[in-house]
Amino acid sequence: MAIVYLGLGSNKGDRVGYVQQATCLLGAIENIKIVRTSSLYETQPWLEKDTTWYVNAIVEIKTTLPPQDLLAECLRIEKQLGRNRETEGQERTIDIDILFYDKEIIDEEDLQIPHKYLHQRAFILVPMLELNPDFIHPELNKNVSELHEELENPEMVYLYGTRMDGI
Ligand code: PH2
Ligand code: MG
Ligand code: MG
Repeated sequence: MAIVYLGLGSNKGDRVGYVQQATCLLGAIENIKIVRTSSLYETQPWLEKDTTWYVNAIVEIKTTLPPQDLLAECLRIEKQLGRNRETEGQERTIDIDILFYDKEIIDEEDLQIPHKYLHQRAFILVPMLELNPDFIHPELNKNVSELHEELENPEMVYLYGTRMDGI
């Protein structure tokens, strides 16, 4: 069984509800076992202007599905939760990204693992710190804590419910 970290994000509609529903739908798949989930975080959009803040979380799973089959399941759940890649622009009900798949390095047209930008994103590294700070990025050969310390100008990341500016 592979240990996999999935990044979940929503910035449209019932953001918390979509992250929770996606987690339930992932857990309902026969070949996927949810090991644990991070807290929910409310995060400033990274590299996007004038979009709604995201709710992000990471789910750690064990799975026998190979990476491409897991990707197909993630895309199926995105669709089931109303994601429409043609009309959405930067607003999405749910985005499910494969961040790490064991220590595998995959570079295919539709699938890059580890996720290409995760080492630049506080909205991924902060929940990863909670789940597994010692996990080593197989391409950069640094652990999650080190990558987090090296972030330059990180976007704002709050534990969900603690953001005080009223937006
Ligand atoms: N996803 C993106 C681009 N920017 N910013 C935050 N805070 N959270 C996300 O999930 C996110 C983003 C593309 O998938
Ligand atoms: Mg994404
Ligand atoms: Mg995605």
